[in-house]
Amino acid sequence: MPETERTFVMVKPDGVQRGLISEILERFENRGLKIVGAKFMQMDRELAEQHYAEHEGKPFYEGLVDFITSGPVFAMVLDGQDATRQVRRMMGDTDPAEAAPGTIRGDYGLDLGRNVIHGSDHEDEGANEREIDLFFDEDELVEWDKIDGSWLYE
Ligand code: IDP
Repeated sequence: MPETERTFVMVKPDGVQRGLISEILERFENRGLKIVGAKFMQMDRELAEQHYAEHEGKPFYEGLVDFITSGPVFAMVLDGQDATRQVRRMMGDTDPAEAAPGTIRGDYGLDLGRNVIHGSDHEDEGANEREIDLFFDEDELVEWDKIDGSWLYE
């Protein structure tokens, strides 16, 4: 079995309101990513400000915090080979208007401020584990062996 890594993924309030949780989760499951944590939750402002701290002061920051706290989100931890980068590839560009068809944002979004999904940035070293820590307690994550491992990985 190869080295795998965990990554943090979240269906944003627009994706939840539009009933896209199961379609999005299905894509990740079909790809072979293993779910090791999941929760349906309401983010408060404090969590939102921590999560988006790098954007504080930018013109879209207040709107982003308002939006991400405007309704429930579906937060997940997924595990797999190169998981962080592969999830980002499946999500597509930040702006759905530029995201390729076939990607989640390219298939389900039209507007930058309503881009359906968040995934840890693979170019930001350690962002995946930082975000997992922010949203999940260690005892909310499950260690388990998925039976198709030897059919997914050489
Ligand atoms: P990412 O979500 O693809 O990692 P980031 O640049 O980290 O993209 O931006 C975080 C989120 O902030 C985006 O997903 C998007 O919802 C929002 N955002 C980024 N830039 C803008 C903007 O110019 N206007 C409105 N919202 C923005």
